[in-house]
Amino acid sequence: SGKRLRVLVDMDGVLADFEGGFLKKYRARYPSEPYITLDDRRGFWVSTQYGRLRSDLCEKAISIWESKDFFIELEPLPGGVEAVKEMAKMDNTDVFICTSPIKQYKHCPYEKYAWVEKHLGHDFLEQVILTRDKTLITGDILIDDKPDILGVEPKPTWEHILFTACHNEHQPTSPSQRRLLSWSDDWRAILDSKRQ
Ligand code: BVP
Repeated sequence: SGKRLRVLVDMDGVLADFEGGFLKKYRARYPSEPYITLDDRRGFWVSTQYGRLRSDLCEKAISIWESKDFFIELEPLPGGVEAVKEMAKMDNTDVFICTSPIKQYKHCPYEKYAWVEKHLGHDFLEQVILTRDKTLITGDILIDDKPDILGVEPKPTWEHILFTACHNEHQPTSPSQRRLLSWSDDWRAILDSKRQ
């Protein structure tokens, strides 16, 4: 009953394994350089933590996700594709993938669409929103691994559900911040809590 529920789902770190894909390709390209294990990742920005390790490693990190085939070859995170497909079939539920492309646009936006087509099917391309400012997008829920989602709209319509990732799992969350620990966690209960 009531109005339709609109769920926004982030891509990198929620549906696609950005951190795992990054580390694998970074180590392959720079085998003699130091790296940060996923257990030791802290803070959303990979480039910032690599830059603190050694200043020149910031640009080496960036070179990985700016390369052709980085985004398309990301592995799906366990259960994510299945959860999104199930959500999309639910009554009174609209699901959109809401993702920020990098500003080096040669490969990333194309490969994000190609990833959705590959893993969710051609028809799901209707559900893709590429934006650098998620506060402008209206929705009831935004499932995203970035702890601080800011933009020009001071009062976004959505409730941000923090999706647990290696970089945020040790981060204390405010009592008002709800988390989804993984796609094995009870995402259906979170959706139901927002239905009228
Ligand atoms: O396209 C991804 C990768 C990029 O930022 C985007 C995050 O999108 P959302 O998950 O918020 O939708 N990205 C860029 C950097 C450094 C750039 Br300099 C980074 O460290 N981590 C990261 O994810």
